[in-house]
Amino acid sequence: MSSRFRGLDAANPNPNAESDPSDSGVRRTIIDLGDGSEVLYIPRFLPSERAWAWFHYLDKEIPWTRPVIHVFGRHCLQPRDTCYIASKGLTDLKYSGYQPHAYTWDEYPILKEILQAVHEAIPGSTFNSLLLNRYKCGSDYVAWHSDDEKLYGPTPEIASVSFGCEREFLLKKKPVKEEGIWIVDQLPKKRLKTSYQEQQSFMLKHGSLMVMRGYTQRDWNHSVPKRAKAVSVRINLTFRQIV
Ligand SMILES: O=C(O)CCC(=O)C(=O)O
Ligand SMILES: [Mn+2]
Repeated sequence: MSSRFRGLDAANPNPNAESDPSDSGVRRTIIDLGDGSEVLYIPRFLPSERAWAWFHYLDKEIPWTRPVIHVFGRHCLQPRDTCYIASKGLTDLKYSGYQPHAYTWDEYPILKEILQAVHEAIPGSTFNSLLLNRYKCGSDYVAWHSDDEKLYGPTPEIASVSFGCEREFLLKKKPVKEEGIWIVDQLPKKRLKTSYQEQQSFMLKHGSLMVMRGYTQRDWNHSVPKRAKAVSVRINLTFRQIV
């Protein structure tokens, strides 16, 4: 695959995507990223009104914090609010020198309802932990990273539910080393203005579900970049399975 796509949605289908409405009639699109990496996107996973009710609950009731993290040798404020939920007895999550307190599912029963909706949409998948992010405005973001921590195993599945302000979600292929040389691009350089790496872009809609599977965490980085036009709050829930 050697292409770069923008704003995947029904009006702008990705040529690498297979689209098939599920039994429930809700459209789902599978994007084959190649080499065992895959993204599933369900734009209308939740009815809009229910998603707004859950957005308001989460915005108000979740004990959001904005922790100090340690990246590239510097301490800085994480550029978004966060909260963490995990079943009891699991390995602690730690990222960028920060170990979030694990709240329990029982403390936030609505999160169990959302988890159940996710489990119903993707039968056979199970999740036992949840990282919540709140982006207050367009200058809140998440930098390029992958969720490839050992505690998620070699092929983590991550289910991401979005509420509120629509934001762009980018995926970029990690550079690979071949015979001691870093290969960052298989594309002719003249064709691309800004980046030589394979990139995918999604507009994650209010009430949508996006699932990253297979080797996506091993082979791709993802980010939610700053966007001046994003003027309202977005809440994102990423469900994960600690093995
Ligand atoms: O907000 C998003 O859509 C992604 C969040 C994310 O990548 C993370 O929490 O690891
Ligand atoms: Mn992530």
